[in-house]
Amino acid sequence: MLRFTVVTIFPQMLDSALGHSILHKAREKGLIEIDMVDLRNYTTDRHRTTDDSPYGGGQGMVMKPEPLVTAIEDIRGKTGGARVILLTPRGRVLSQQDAHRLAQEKELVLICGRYEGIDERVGAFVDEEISIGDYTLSGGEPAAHVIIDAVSRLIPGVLGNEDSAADESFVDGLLEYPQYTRPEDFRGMKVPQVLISGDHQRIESWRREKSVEITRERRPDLLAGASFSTAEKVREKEIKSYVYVEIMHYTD
Ligand code: 9D3
Repeated sequence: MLRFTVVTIFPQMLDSALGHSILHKAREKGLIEIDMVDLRNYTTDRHRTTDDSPYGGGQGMVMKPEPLVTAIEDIRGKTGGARVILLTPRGRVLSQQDAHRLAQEKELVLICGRYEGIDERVGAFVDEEISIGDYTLSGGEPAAHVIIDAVSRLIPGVLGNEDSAADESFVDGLLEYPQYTRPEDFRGMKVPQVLISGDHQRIESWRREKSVEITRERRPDLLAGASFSTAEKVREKEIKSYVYVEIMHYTD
């Protein structure tokens, strides 16, 4: 059982988003628990203020430290050993490896920011800071949803099949191979013959080859960190020197 505690000024925003499909079932099965904590419950003024204008001037508002830190300390005191994560565009970008690491925890506290930023001093009260990518969101709530989803599906039983950890994409650092289902001929586009051959060894090596090819085309940066089988090691130098050149062109 992994418990997520989400601290936000919009608890209802995530409640509706988490009431669906896989995560809903995981909650029902008791494999995960998701608690919403309204940050305004930790304010002490009449207006339940969570933000204020920035020292030094500038646009927008900044989240005040007191409600956030009081919430963090209260939740830490109630749980014991919770890992507290601040969601911020300044954090390290979430990877599949992070998802695996976080799936080992018993209690994760996800702190969502709003406004233009969070008072810098809050950083001293959290265990780590995570971003979900280089684009601007309106707040941390969608990032909390992403983390809950990516982490939960690694917990045995959540996906239905027990080998969830052997996640298709990313597990060996490559993108997924092409998939097909019926019909065999869709508007003249045929399913590759090898997949209909019944030759499982050939199918396996075709898929692996396609994975490498597609990764090289679309995400050469991933290929640099991919793991290769013994047979592929023979070609590894060739693959990796290719990767280097591809990465140099990737940002164009
Ligand atoms: C003017 C500079 N902005 C930073 C790019 C200020 C700012 C905008 C939006 C600060 C925070 C936010 C709200 N975003 C998040 O809280 C957030 C986030 C994100 O925007 N992108 C990727 N991951 C995350 S995790 C939390």
